[in-house]
Amino acid sequence: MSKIKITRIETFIVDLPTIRPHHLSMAVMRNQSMVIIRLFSSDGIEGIGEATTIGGISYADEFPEGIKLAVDTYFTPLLLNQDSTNINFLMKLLDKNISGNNFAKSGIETALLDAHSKRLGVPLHNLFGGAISENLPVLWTLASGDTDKDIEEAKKSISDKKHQVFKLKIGSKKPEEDIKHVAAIKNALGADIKITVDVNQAWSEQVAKRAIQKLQDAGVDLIEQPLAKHNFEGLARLTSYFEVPIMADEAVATVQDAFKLAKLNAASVFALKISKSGGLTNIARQAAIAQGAGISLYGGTMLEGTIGTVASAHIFSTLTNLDWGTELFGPLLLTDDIVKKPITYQNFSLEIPKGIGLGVELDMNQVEKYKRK
Ligand code: MUC
Ligand code: MG
Repeated sequence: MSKIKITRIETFIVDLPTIRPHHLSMAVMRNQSMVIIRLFSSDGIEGIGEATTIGGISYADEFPEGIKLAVDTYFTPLLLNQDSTNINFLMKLLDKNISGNNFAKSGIETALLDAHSKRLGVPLHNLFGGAISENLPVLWTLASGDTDKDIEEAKKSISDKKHQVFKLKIGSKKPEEDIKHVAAIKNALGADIKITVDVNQAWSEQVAKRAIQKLQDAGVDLIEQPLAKHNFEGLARLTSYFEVPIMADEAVATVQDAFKLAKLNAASVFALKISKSGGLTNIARQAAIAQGAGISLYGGTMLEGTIGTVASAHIFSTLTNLDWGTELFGPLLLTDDIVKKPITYQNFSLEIPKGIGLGVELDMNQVEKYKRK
């Protein structure tokens, strides 16, 4: 049988406004820029993927313009004319020839997996053994920059049955101010509403020790990435010192990071993201390490649009130890979408699309509207 070849790869950047400014420790987002990848093969099947980061170049090493350039200049020549159906071979080829660039690799792997599952006539999660659940719980991040607005946003979200767990972005202000903000929200929402705080690496170990004690006393349920991502030992000390669980986010990018953190007992929870890990297959590998080490999982987001969010949902739906649910709310932070049928969010959850492949299709009129010229 002649092989099914990759014939063309198209990339473009889409800029979508956010519904309100989103305040993180390193940036304030007013729009989201996504690199969309269309991968065409000789059997006529098209796969789509997304490579997205946060705040231009402020969150990660990769950035939208660079991701597009890397895919066009370096990824595409390696992939053209290769067998579109052998995804393990193609990802190994990319890893051998291209250092890092995991966000771009994730976008390409998503497009290959979308195409191949369409070819086989199955939903994408079937390539990983099938979904354990058709719905995934989704929290919401309160990050308007204003305590009262955050409380209002959370209360509306609970009464609309959209979200009942909230993550607060802290670390850009003085720790005392952040603690006051968090305690006010926890107090207003009540003990039954779970609260996570994401410090996005902003604290030193000394500051973290004092602040986490107070956050624990205020009833916070989970502390995300308080220290710089390289400080695995510090994270291990905090994990053994505090009762409140510590979650690694930026620290646990690759499969190798997961192994090192597990060996050090450096976190109780891993926040997994397809972008950091370089794709969906690496999420399955990180999850296996976590399962072996007794570490719980959380389905993270790089605030992707619908394509990246759905790709994440497919792989997260296959994980056995997704104890902390997900934060796959990216599309809800955006004012509009570029797919024909948006994801359904209801009953505090996201529904995994039922069609073949990712189960979502680009709306080319919407793409034209938001595509960067
Ligand atoms: C992060 O660091 O977790 C996820 C949700 C959100 O609001 O920001 C991101 C990034
Ligand atoms: Mg985080």
